[in-house]
Amino acid sequence: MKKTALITGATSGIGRATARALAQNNYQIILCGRREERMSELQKELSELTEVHTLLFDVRDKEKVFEAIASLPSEFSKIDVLINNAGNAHGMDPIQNGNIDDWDAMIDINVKGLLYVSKAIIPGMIEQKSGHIINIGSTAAKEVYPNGNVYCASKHAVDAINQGMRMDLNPHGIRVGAIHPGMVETEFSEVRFKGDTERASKVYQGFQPLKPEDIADIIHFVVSRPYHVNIADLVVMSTAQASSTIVKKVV
Ligand code: NDP
Ligand code: 8X3
Repeated sequence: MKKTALITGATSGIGRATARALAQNNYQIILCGRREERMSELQKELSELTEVHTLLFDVRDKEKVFEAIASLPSEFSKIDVLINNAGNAHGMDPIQNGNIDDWDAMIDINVKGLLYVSKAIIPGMIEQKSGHIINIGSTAAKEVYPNGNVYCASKHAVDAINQGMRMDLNPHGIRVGAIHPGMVETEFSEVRFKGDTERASKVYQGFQPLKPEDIADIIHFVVSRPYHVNIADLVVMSTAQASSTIVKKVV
C-alpha cells in the first residue's frame, strides 16, 4: 500500500521539489499552499505519477488549518509523513529598523503555522501508532547572523519544537526530525526582499548554492530509512558555504 505524505509549502522551492521526489517514489501526496494556480499545475503534473490531493489554506489561519485537515477524503486521511516546510523570511533589517508586520509574519507562519498543522495531524499519527514528521529548520535555526534577528528566532523555535516533539511523541513510536538547509536557491530571497528580484538574485551569485532538489533528495533518503532509524537533526550546506556568514564566492 502506498504511503501518504502531506507537504506544506508545496507550491514552490523545497516543498515543490519534495512533492516531486516523493511522487516519483510511490508516495501519494497531499499538496498544501495558498497559490491555487500553482497547486493545480503541480497536481496535474504529479497525477501522472501518483494520487494527489490539494488543500488550499494559509497556515496562519488556525480554523482553516483544522478544517482543511478534517476535510481529507478517507483515502488520504492516514498521513504517514508530514513535511512541515511552509515558511519564509520577511525583510532583513537591523532589529531597531525591523518592520512589525514582518516579525508577525515570520512568527505566525514559521512557528505558529507549523504548530497548527502539527496539532491537526498528530492525533491521527498517535492513533495509528506510526508517523514521521520532518520539520524544515535552517542554518538560521543553529546560528544567528546580522539582520537575521527575528527570522533566526523563528527557526531557533523550530529547532526547539522539533526536539520537544521528538521527546513527547517518543512513547507513541512517531519519528520526528529536522533538516536545516543553508542557502537554497528558491523564491525565498524574492519573498524576503518583497519582490526585488535583482536583490534576491545577488544572494546566489558567485557560488553554487543548494538546489531545492538537493534537499528533496535528502528528505526522500530520510523518509525511506527502515522504521527503527530516525534521522533526528541534519544540517546541510552547499560546499561553498561554511556558516551563515562565510560563503566562498568568486568575484
Ligand atoms: P519558497 O518561497 O520557494 O517557498 C515557500 C513555500 O511556503 C511556498 O510554497 C509558499 O506557498 C509557502 N508558504 C509561505 N507562507 C505561507 C502561508 N502563510 N501559508 C501557507 N503556505 C505558505 O521558499 P523555500 O522553498 O526556500 O522555503 C521552504 C522552507 O525552507 C521555509 O521554511 C524556509 O524557511 C526554509 N529554508 C529555506 C532556505 C533557503 O535558503 N531557501 C534555507 C533554509 C531553510 P504559498 O505562497 O502558495 O502559500
Ligand atoms: C534560509 C537561509 O541563510 O537566509 O533559512 O537564513 S538564510
